[in-house]
Amino acid sequence: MDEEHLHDDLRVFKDRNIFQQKLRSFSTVYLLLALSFFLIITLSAVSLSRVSALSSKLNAVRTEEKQNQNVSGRDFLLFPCGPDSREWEYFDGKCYYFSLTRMSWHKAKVQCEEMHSQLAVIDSYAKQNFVMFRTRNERFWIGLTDENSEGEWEWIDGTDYKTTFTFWKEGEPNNSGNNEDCAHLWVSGQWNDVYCTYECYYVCEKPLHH
Ligand code: MFU
Ligand code: CA
Repeated sequence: MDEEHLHDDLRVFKDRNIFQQKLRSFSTVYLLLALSFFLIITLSAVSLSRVSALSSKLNAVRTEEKQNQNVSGRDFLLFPCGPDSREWEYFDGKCYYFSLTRMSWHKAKVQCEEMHSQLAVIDSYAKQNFVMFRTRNERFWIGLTDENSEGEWEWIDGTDYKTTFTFWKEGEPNNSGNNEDCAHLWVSGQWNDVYCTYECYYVCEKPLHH
């Protein structure tokens, strides 16, 4: 082997070495780039999902606030059945409507239903008390009838009549004229059965939120 040849060999070896080094540093750069890209993607995905979760939470809180109080500046905490009207009055978790017009028991029942409510079911002295201090001595239909079977009184919401509060006037129900199947509040708020086509006021009740 002559010296010239050896020199050539050495140069080729050197070139190859440099090339390999360059390749290695390139791959490192690419790897780092890929890594940071991956990191950025992951981080943005995480932060995006956090932001969207937070914003939906904020929306929920805002709607709750709106429902709870201060709709159009009025106070739903003081007047839960509607601060903008005196038609519905609040008592013990429910809203009550005392009609200003008179009609038969069946028409009154329909009227209540059209207002997403039902004729009042008076199942406690507290409720009786609340209702009768508003009806005074006027006559108001309640959700009590025995028209299905004479003498078997039924509350329209299925409340068991036999085991629940009653407030009949003395001597009532008497099914006078064999034709009295609907109950109303009478003098002093006491109950009387009367013929169902009799025209009197009525009390409706509905849950606070329906
Ligand atoms: C009759 C009935 C009433 C009530 C009264 C004592 O009116 O129609 O429902 O029972 O007697 C005069
Ligand atoms: Ca009667």
